[in-house]
Amino acid sequence: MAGSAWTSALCKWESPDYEPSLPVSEKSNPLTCDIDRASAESIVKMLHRCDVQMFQEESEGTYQRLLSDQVVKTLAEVAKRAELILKDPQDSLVVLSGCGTSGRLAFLIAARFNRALRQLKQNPVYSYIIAGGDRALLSSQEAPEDDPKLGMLSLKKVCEGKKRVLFVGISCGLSAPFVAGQLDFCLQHPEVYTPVLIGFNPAHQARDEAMPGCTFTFHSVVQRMQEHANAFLINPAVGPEAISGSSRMKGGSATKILLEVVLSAAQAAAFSRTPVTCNGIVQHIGAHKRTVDVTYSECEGIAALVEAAGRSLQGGGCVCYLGWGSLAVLSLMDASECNPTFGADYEDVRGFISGGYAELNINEGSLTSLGPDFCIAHEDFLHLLLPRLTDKDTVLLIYTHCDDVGDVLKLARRVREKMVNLHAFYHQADGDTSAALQQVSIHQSLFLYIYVSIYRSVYVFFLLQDDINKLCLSTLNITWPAAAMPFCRQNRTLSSVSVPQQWELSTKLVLNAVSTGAHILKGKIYQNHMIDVQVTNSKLYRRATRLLQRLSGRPGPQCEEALLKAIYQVEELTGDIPSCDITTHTHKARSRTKVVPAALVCLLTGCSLVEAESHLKQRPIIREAVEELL
Ligand code: F1P
Repeated sequence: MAGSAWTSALCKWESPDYEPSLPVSEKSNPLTCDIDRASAESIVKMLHRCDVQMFQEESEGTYQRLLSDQVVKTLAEVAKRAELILKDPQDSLVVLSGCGTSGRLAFLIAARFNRALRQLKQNPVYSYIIAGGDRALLSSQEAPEDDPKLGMLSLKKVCEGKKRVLFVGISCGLSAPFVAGQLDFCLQHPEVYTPVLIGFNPAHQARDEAMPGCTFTFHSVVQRMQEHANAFLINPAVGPEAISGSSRMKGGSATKILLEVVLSAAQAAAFSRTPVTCNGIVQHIGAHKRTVDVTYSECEGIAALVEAAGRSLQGGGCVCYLGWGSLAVLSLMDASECNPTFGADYEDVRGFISGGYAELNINEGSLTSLGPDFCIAHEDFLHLLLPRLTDKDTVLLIYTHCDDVGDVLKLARRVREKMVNLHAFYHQADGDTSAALQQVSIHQSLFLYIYVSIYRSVYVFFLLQDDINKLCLSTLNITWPAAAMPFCRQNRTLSSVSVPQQWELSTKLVLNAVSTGAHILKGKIYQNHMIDVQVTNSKLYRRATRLLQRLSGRPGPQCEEALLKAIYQVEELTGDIPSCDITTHTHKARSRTKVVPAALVCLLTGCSLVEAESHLKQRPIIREAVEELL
């Protein structure tokens, strides 16, 4: 796209007449309207442009953005609330909560900041809640998202006996009833709870749909929060997702950025006498912007991974992520999201973590008893998956130079004995030796000893890495220039938090690109819409109906009827089906596949459901099956 066309596509979504009935989080992104026909490299470039929109400045009359004054001010205020809790943690808690990706990020961030507290010899104060419990960290559990009472009860349980709670509810679309129930509860108990809401739609676009057993809607809760002096709304617009509604992408990245900015500022203020300032917050957001740019500067390497993963999925193979440390957690997250997002089978994209559940350290401990899809250790990969892998599958090693690279090499060798389609993705800090030495302020002879040791370990790393490179078909190495991390260099106490933050965000972007790109290449996307979306909660049910309307041009009620027929697998809607509530429909839809494509074929051709299903069977590439009829 030429320069000026690109600029206008960049801002087009902000125009009041662009898809006016949809909230920002559900709009389609003009930058990606033909992503379904793009090459791997073009897909990555489009994703880069979409991610850059997160940091776009607010212009007059448009939505508030990540760097808008009001957003930054609110972030600073919330950081100060968290600082108070960190300084006086007795009977206090900071709770991060959300559904799907938002809950997974709540877990990731709570775990990391608790770890940082333990390093400072402080007691942990962060807790996480994810709708559906810990199994939702690793698999799609979309239904609990619709239950406001469950949200409220799980919050009450976590906060039992606490006198002061900073509650951060995350719902990218300002839509999840689970989170609305929690916020409502906080507003009713202001003596204990300070509610904060993170999402990426303007307040007036919050979902205004009745919820089971409730007198409030998400929208009315947001309104009450706006009127409340002790409630905070952090809701910058980050632009529509590259794949419409896929809030795991920008929504997830922006959530991660906001939580890290707030909690890092609070931690620095509480323990290293660095007061929270708006300027500090702006700088920290800027560091994340550089992370995005540094990551996508490796466009070719990312595209090579997209292509390999795409080829595997196209050929009926699978993609396995083998990760170390927190990057492995991101790989587990990315893999778990493929099922609800692309209607993928859980075996299509799988993640494994070195150290398994001991490393993951979740509230409910090991979940292996839930079945093979919850076996997540590298040993599980070796026993359960590797024997079945062939060259049509893809294995990706994900680590940093700080991990046990000897172990990476060992695993790489085991994989190569079985198949060739092995790739590596690792992070490394440029000038890392001097960064490490900055942390050291000791006697000179000790200094020399440490200096030699660090150089030796860097040397060993290069030797091991060289061996890994020889085993891999492609290696994506992101080397972080010192200038990309001024925040960590200027402030020693934060460096242990900030460097992993950059690596994690970068890893999230790359893995989102790999799984999204691979599914695009597999033909799961039409234009920039996910046609084969799982209809497993009310948000996805509404999205599916809208998509049918958009693609078939038929009125809403007719589309909903076609969707229900596909869900219940009937040619006529009889009995009580039409009068059942959405929860019943979405519950039924859990065991069904390809409901939206089947409904669309029926709407476009007037054929029966049986004929539509047979049409789809003969054309397994959904995009081609749909295009043929449009
Ligand atoms: C929560 C969520 C998403 C997931 C899917 C269903 O959305 O579970 O994380 O990818 O789209 O909804 P939200 O409440 O954060 O908007």
